[in-house]
Amino acid sequence: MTTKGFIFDLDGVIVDTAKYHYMAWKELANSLGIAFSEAQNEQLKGVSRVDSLKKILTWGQVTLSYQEFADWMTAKNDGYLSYIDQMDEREILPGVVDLLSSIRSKGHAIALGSASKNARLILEKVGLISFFDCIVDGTNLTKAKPDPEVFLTGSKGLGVPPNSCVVFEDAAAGIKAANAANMISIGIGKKEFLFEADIVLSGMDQVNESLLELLIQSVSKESFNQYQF
Ligand code: B16
Ligand code: MG
Repeated sequence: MTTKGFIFDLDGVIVDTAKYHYMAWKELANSLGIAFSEAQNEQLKGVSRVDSLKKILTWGQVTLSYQEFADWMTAKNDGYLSYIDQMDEREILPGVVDLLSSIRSKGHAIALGSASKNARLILEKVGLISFFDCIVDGTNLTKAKPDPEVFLTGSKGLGVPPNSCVVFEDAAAGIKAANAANMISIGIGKKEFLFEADIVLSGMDQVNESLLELLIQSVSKESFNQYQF
């Protein structure tokens, strides 16, 4: 049997840290006199910290010096970390532990593919770090999603070729990245945003044993897409 590589995004797939990013960005934006809505926060999903701050400043038409920009980046992360500090295994999204355990018990490989520089800390906090054979995060990436770098690096780290990898993602940019890497893309969330995914599920608890078997048996993205869902 060929070993498959299963690559997971973090925020929105394994844990819902989007709410903490939202609270920290909102505090920052409001301190700068910029209004910040949940809809705007949606647009920051999967986007790096530096690019997120640039977007907020553009929305608020605020210009900062280089030093001010760096200071606000630090302030945002300090605020975010104060929320992360409270996290434990209760914040793992439904279905995740069963899926990771099942993949592991079937002998397949598991990687993380996240834009977050805090990914390792979060996986440690929620007690999942030992499931991961390879962690690709914001500390070892040069190009952001939708560039496929994050997932191609994961595939290399696992020693599994891209067309034997499956990606779980909640951001449209992440689905584009998985498709560009020629991997099976599983969208977690709403079809209206994730229509480019090979299949869209409302949550990780929708990945049942028969779907997992199908993912394991599919020899490529093309062969998976021969099935009608
Ligand atoms: P940090 P993901 C992303 O995580 C978040 O969706 C995004 O909102 C955040 O700005 C980014 O990580 C960077 O996070 O500030 O912790 O480095 O979805 O790629 O797992
Ligand atoms: Mg995400």
